[in-house]
Amino acid sequence: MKIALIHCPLRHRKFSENPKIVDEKFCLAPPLSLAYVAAILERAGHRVIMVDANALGLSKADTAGILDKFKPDILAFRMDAYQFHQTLEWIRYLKQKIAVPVIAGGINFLNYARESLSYKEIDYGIVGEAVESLPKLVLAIQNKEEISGIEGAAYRNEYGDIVINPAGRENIGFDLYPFPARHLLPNEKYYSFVSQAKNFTIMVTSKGCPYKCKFCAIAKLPYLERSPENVVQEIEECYKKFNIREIDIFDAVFFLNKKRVFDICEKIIKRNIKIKWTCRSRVDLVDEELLKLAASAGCRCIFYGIESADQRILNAINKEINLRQVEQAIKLSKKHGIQTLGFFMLGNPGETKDTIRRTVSFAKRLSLDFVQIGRTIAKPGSDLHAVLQKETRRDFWREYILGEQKEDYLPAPWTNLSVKEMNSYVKKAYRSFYFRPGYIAGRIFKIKSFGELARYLIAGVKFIFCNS
Ligand code: B12
Ligand code: SF4
Repeated sequence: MKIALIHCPLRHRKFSENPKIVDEKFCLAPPLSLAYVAAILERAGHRVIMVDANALGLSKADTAGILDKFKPDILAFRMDAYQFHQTLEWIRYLKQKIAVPVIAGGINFLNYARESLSYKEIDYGIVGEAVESLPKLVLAIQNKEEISGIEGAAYRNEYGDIVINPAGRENIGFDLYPFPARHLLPNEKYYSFVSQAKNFTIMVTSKGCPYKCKFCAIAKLPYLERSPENVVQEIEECYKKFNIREIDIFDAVFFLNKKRVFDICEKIIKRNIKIKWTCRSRVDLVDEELLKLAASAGCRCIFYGIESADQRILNAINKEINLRQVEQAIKLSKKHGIQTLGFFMLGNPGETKDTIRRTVSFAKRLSLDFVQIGRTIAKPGSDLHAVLQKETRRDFWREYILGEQKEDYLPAPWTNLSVKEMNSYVKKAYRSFYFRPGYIAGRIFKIKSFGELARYLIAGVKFIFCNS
């Protein structure tokens, strides 16, 4: 069958944790989940195209033009709660032009499969992993066969009732997934705010996280990891086939299994793959030996989840770290020439003007290279969302998906600060960190390319003039 996967433009949403400029400028990343889905379909023998309308700046009409030439039998879309209505708009438009079945999948189908399928434009959904279930679903559509036995398939039966089959195995073995279909993507387009080399891509070497931070949607997802050999083979493929020179490893906690990370780093060094990479870590997972080896294997920046400088807040969100560990991780990273980015969140349970002030001063004192500062929100699937549901007796995300609730800021009843105040503190915090003369002077010396300089200048100017 001929299948077209479409990545719709991502837009800032009012309920997002980030200011508009961060959502729209921090990163232009490849649609990794869809690239996995494309590879799964190709492996099953189908002809696939991916249209990254987000990266290519394509309109709905441009995309329809591409589809008109390809003449797909099926259209497929990834959906999440944030971008749900935007994606739905695209589905409506494209389905009018190319009247073929639509399959949707992704995290929204784990949380809100029934609500998503309540829209007639979406014919089928996949709940959970697509590796085993999607090829079976496509085959059943092709041969007009029964879907009721396919694990993880969501559909409408002959009476028009929505049926959600129980999801299949969560742990199929991450090594058994094909590598993302990067040959179908415009790899030269991607970048992140801190990236220095082209081509740039993102990858995942593990999924989920065993920790239980209350604000986090990943905390509920099982931890699955790939073997070092499998990971390094993908890195090598990126390097040789797609001229990729920088990779952002998007794992929630890349350094969780030290033995695995040691093996990955040693293989990168042994095979002489000259690639730069960045990753995310908890501050309590790094030590001298690990950072030294990571730096020699090309690690150039680590994004640490710090969240707050107030220990009571860290305890309230179940972060299980302390400020001494934060200081130590940043110091050790710097010692080994690795840059650092700190993730912070304002508006956590118990947040006050004073805790915000202390968090911002702490961030500046740490001499981090970058910060990303967000407003704490009740992400779908997180413990904080359960708290919000209990306090308000409403599920805002469900209502939003059903079209009963308009796009708006989510309430945050765990702090006395209003959303308006929070937004203003987030902006002030960014300004106070990035617009320090000492910081700007230090940064200029670390810039490696004109592209990087241009990105910082544009972000700075937009930040000054953008109000949302
Ligand atoms: C890489 C990544 C990104 C990348 C790429 C987007 C993507 N997912 O491809 C970028 C940077 C663009 C991104 C952006 C955002 N992301 Co993101 N992202 C991730 C991350 C770290 C990994 C996703 C991944 O590739 N996993 C590996 C593959 C193999 O697994 P998978 O994605 O689950 O895909 C499997 C199944 O879900 C299914 N499937 C997935 N898509 C589809 C599509 C079809 C058609 C079918 C049939 C099946 C299917 O099949 C796949 C293979 O089995 C996840 C965290 C996580 N652990 O999942 C967060 C995550 C999904 N992102 C999240 C969020 C919030 C966002 C943003 C909204 C952030 C923001 N404020 O703007 C944006 C919007 C994204 C969008 N609309 O595409 C949240 C979602 C929370 C929620 N409950 O909704 C997560 C869970 C992280 C978190 N912080 O909590 N993201
Ligand atoms: S915030 Fe990080 S450590 Fe905590 S549950 Fe989420 S991914 Fe895991």
